Amino acid sequence: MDILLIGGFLGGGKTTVLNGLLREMDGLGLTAAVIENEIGTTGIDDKTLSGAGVHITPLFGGCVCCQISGVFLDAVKEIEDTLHPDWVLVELTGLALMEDMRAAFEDYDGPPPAVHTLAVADAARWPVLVRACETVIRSQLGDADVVLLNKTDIAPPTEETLAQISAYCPGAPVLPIAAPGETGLWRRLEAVWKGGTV
Ligand SMILES: Nc1nc2c(ncn2[C@@H]2O[C@H](COP(=O)(O)OP(=O)(O)OP(=O)(O)O)[C@@H](O)[C@H]2O)c(=O)[nH]1
Ligand SMILES: [Mg+2]
Repeated sequence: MDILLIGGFLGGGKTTVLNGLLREMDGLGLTAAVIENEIGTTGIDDKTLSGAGVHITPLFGGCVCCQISGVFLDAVKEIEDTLHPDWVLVELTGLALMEDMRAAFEDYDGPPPAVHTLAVADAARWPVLVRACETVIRSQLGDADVVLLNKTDIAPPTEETLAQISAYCPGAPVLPIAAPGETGLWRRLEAVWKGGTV
């Protein structure tokens, strides 16, 4: 069982990305469970999936990277022991620190699962957010394996934006996407994790 942590700014498109990934994984025969640390306006669209849908564990009452990391690890363990999915996809709050999330798994009860990290950046609001919330942006992008630059349908990425984002996450690919209609994203992520091309 592997873990995929999905972080990024409030309203950037994390749940929309998650829904697309779940659909694609379903088509590939991969099983997944979801942990939601914060419920936004967009829900998990498990009706488009085959079988009984996807198991969703909502965790409220704090951020899983710090305040309730113990509760989070227990939830992951329970999913591993009872559901045995191939993947657990975790939607983080906008304030979660990827670095702390990785460190939290040092306290996992058993061999820790492999942890992959994905940050969703909002192309439409990037110029404003990077000025107003630089510290948060730095923590969201700094430890991501991959950055998805989302909403490029309404805000085509400029060279300047791409360069700024890359500077926050050296070595991580930055993939411009438009999450609602995006296809083949899971395959591209797998290629990144395997060290291939995207
Ligand atoms: N135009 C456009 N809208 C998008 C895109 N991705 C998401 N949205 C819209 O942006 C809004 C926020 O998307 P969510 O997926 O809920 O974002 P989120 O990061 O999960 O939001 P929170 O969980 O509330 O932080 C919704 O109205 C989506 O339909 C995109 O690529 N293009
Ligand atoms: Mg959401």
